[in-house]
Amino acid sequence: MSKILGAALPNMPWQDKPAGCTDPVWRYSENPVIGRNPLKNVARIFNSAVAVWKDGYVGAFRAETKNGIPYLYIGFSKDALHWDFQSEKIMIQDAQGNDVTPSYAYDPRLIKIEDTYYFVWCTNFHGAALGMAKTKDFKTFESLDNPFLPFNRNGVLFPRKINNKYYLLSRPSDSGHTPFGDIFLSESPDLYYWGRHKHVMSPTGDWWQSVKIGAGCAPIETDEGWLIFYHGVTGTCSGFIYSMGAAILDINDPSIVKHRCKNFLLTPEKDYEERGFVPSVLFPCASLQDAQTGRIAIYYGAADTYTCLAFTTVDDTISYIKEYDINKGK
Ligand code: BMA
Repeated sequence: MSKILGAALPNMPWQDKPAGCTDPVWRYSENPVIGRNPLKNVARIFNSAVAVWKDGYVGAFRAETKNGIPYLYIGFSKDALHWDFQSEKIMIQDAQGNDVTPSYAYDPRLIKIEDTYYFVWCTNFHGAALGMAKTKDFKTFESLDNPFLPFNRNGVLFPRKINNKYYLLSRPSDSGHTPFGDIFLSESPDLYYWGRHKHVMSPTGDWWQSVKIGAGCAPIETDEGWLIFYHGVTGTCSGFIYSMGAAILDINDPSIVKHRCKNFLLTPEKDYEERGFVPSVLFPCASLQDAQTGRIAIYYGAADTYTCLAFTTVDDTISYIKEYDINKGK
């Protein structure tokens, strides 16, 4: 039996595995959790992140406004399923209080480290690059500057320091619909200066992850290592298709991939995943987990249109990754 190392979260969203299901991950029967036109001037909310906040939950949402520009919105929830969104986008300030809100912001990750919540998103820094900000109260948001030069996407912080350093996964890219991409790891003493970059994983010969890959949910600490859910992309005559994969990284040096699954764990197959603004995109950005039971709820964007939820357990996922380990038989 594998174990999640962390806090208990007994009230997180959950549905048992459906009878007869032989897959390691199963969808929430009430998907999508957030439908079209969720609030005034917002057409779609997808590729968004949630975290525990007080006795409930907070979300950092990618909200596509009705002029087509994405911004970050905050929402609060008692059950992590029904959300009260704030009516305005979040404004970001520098340490001196100057407004540094970017002209667009998308694909947020929201990660709590010690007593602070960190946002990492794709921002406009003369093209697509990573933005980073922090908050303790979800009222003011202070920029931590842009960690890397352009172009980069899919920045995901580890939820605790490792050997007293912060770690960030990222995917160097171009500023368009990047036709390449590996996951890299960077280290920082203070969340401002990033270096000692290491390569983690590349696309593979498995078709679903043959074009590019990118980190998704914040790594989950387990007794087997850091469990990561990421996206893998394939190219077809009608465009890219995004699926979800999983791997386990070494607990002390997360540039070492201990196990990596050659199969996808979820791929677009429901109407709400195959049909939308960008068809066949399944984009994981966050998870909630309960260390007591090993339950994991994964939040993913569907078709650049909806926010959806899927479930697994640490044991279901880790045993599946090992069963279909990419290195097995080599
Ligand atoms: C990527 C990002 C994601 C999006 C995906 C598919 O480049 O823009 O936000 O989900 O493309 O359109």
